[in-house]
Amino acid sequence: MIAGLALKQKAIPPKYFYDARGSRLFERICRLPEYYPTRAELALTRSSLPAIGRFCGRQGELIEYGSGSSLKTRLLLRRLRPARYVPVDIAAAALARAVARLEREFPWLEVRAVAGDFSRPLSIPAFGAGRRRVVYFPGSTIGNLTPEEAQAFLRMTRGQVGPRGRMLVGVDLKKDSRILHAAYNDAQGVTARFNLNLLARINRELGGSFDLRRFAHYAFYNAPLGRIEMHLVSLARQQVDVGAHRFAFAAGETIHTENSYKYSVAEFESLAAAGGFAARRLWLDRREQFALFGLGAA
Ligand code: SAH
Ligand code: AVI
Repeated sequence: MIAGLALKQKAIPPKYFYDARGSRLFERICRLPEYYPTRAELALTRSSLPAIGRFCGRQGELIEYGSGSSLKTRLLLRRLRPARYVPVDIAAAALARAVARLEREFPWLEVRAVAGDFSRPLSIPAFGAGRRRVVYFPGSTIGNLTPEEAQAFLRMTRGQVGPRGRMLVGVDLKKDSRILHAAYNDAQGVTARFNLNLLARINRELGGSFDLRRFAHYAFYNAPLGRIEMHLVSLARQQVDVGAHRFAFAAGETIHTENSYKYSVAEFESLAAAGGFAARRLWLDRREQFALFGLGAA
């Protein structure tokens, strides 16, 4: 986290949002009226379940990256009846909570959680040879990676699923920028709290001296780059200490905390192809705001 504060454009990777409080705030974001992606993806998953089931097959192994509360996964678990479910998440506390609930709800299911960072090579414990692997990456978390990182991630999962495997990826689509703007600038200020929680986390875990009243949430759609950018803006000229390091902020200077890329269907199909996959199925919600791609080996 500290290294990014020494860059010319200060930046902190979004994976650090998800401490216990950050995970809870993200779950609140998912219920906000302005934040359409969760509702759209849930609705399209529900209405396309039979076709998703045929595409993925039953009794295989389901691996989910960035599983969070495993909300949409419940629909898949009931339909696909996998022999094993491997939720992977960097947020260990939220992952443990989710696993405890899943074990109560799905007593027949083997759950093998992996607390780890999917931006680094991760080993998934081996499982019965001959079982089809399905990798699930919902929620448009792929949008938080740069297109280059997303391509490398797809290549890694392509290696994991093998020639018969499948991947399901949830992708937020390009749309009217006013809808995007509202989704990341909600009226209740939950997204602002989620963003500012990064500074509270640095204060708590790294001995930082950030004064949260002197920073503000700032999110906008960068149309040329096709992404929402989230920043924390310094409201004054100030210095902040983090452990033994001192960082100077000019008034108006920002810390870039997240990108959330939005794709067209064609753009995502070519990204998938660059990652070694062919987009074989496409499911959309009725407003065509969000897409679930069914990928297979190219
Ligand atoms: N899949 C859920 C949650 C999406 S939020 C949904 O669709 O609603 C993104 C999730 O990815 C969070 O739970 C966060 O902790 C996790 N995450 C973000 N970056 C990660 C990384 N580098 N490695 C592992 N998990 C990560
Ligand atoms: C997890 N990720 C896909 C969310 C997004 O929309 O990019 C994180 C988020 N950031 C602000 N609101 C939600």
